[in-house]
Amino acid sequence: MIDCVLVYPIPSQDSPAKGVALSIFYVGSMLEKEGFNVEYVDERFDSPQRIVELAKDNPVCVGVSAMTGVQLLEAKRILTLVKTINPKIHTVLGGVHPSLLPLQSIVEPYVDIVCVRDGEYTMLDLMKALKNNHSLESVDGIVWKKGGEIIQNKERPLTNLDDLPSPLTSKTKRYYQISAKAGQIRILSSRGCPHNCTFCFNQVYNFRRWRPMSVKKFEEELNILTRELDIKFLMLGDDSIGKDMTRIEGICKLLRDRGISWHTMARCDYMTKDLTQMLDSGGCKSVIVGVESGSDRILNEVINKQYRNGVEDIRNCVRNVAHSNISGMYSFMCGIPSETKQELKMSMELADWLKKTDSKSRIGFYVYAPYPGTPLYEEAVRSGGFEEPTTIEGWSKLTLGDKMSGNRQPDMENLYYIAGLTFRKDKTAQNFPDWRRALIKPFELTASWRWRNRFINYYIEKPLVKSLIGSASTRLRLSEELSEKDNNIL
Ligand code: B12
Ligand code: SF4
Repeated sequence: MIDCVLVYPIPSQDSPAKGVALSIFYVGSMLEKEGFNVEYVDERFDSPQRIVELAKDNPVCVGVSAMTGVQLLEAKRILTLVKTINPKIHTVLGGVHPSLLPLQSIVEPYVDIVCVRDGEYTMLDLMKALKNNHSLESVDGIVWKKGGEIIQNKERPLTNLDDLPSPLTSKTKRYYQISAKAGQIRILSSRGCPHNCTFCFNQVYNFRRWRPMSVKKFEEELNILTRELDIKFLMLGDDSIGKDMTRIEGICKLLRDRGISWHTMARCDYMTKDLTQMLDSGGCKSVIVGVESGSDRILNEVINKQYRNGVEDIRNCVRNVAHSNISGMYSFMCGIPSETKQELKMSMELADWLKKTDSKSRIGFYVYAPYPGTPLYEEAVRSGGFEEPTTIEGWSKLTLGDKMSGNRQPDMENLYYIAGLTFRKDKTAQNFPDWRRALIKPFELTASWRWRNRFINYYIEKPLVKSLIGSASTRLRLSEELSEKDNNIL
């Protein structure tokens, strides 16, 4: 008999991301280790029938993961379906979004229990209580319904990563194989971040605590991965790799010794000459850097990025990366509350400087989206223009690139596409291979002209651009699915 089904809903209709669903694998591997029978569903790779069949087997509980955005609507669909098949199955919603808004999430009729923050030990205690018909009162870290009443239990302290089993198990392995084939295996060496950027979930979710895994534990995780899979490339998915040079050196050595090249994320001010060189010689091929803005006022006063030297820290980072073999992916935000036209131009100028200084840089402009619980969210609501969603369905419309953000700030959405077509020609070439490139080429040319002239309004080409990009990503996804089926991975 199945104890628990853990589901990872499709995170976005058009994202090619095939990274492992660590959100549910970490929770499930803990349950598996303690003897529970767990089944997994990753909606990106499994047939829609799988969830129906598993629910018909009457598991004790079905848990679904969700971050703010598209995934929430999928979570609603899945949990409603489960309740229709058998209303007695306990339904659990976990992940970043319900952790930030547990009281709003629990009122949804298809949610019985919300898991707040780290799920490994919470779910273990919950499963023990449910299986033994014990009261849920002693399960820390949940918000739940007792009859008509909503009960918020005690917070659970954040988990020590060294205590957790590897998320790669005999049952999650088939998903790891899909990610490995796509070159998108993700591994974590830490969770959280000590900084407090006002737009980021970290200060409210991880309480500004950076929780590193020891190098020894990282080695154990890596050994399991390399024993089970053929890995040449992986993503070190930490929010922040930290500044502890000894620890980073240890990680670099482990990866270099195994001949694995990798990708990670870092703050500009962490990318000193020494660290950049260390990452470079450790096999790191690319780094995502959150530049956010070219304006010192925005960096210091609005988003609290805590760069001691403001934009100069960004420039230093770019210079250091330019002298290495690492390719920098520099991410800007546009449409930040109180941002002036002049400040937006400063960001565009910085992007031009960046590309001139390091021609291998990749650049993206993303529309600022107010994520719940963050200080800047309160500001976005106060300054108007953002109507607070109050339901799971309302929050599902919030994304960075388009939809709700685009409707709110159409010019910023224009910039997202204009910058993408100007600076991400590598990606455009992937999406539009061979003769198809001719379809998008005219729009690349107009986008570059618009960029040069800082002319982002009246983007009359946008509907066509969106429809071309939309159909290209659907075509790519379908052809990849077909080739995966041919290779019997699914
Ligand atoms: C990988 C990732 C993605 C991948 C996901 C696919 C994949 N698996 O590779 C992709 C690229 C698709 C993605 C997309 C987006 N992402 Co994203 N993503 C992440 C990232 C970097 C890592 C997630 C992760 O694996 N964490 C590690 C696991 C172990 O932690 P966890 O998910 O929190 O899970 C723990 C608990 O939450 C809990 N838990 C989680 N699920 C469940 C379920 C149950 C039943 C239980 C009991 C417990 C539980 O237990 C877990 C273990 O302790 C996070 C940043 C982060 N550090 O979390 C952002 C993050 C989750 N993403 C975020 C956002 C906003 C997005 C987008 C909406 C952005 C966009 N471009 O529009 C899109 C969504 C698509 C869309 N258009 O709507 C935000 C979410 C903020 C929020 N309020 O929800 C984050 C936090 C980034 C940030 N700094 O703001 N993302
Ligand atoms: S440095 Fe990055 S991860 Fe840390 S709080 Fe700022 S945006 Fe979030």
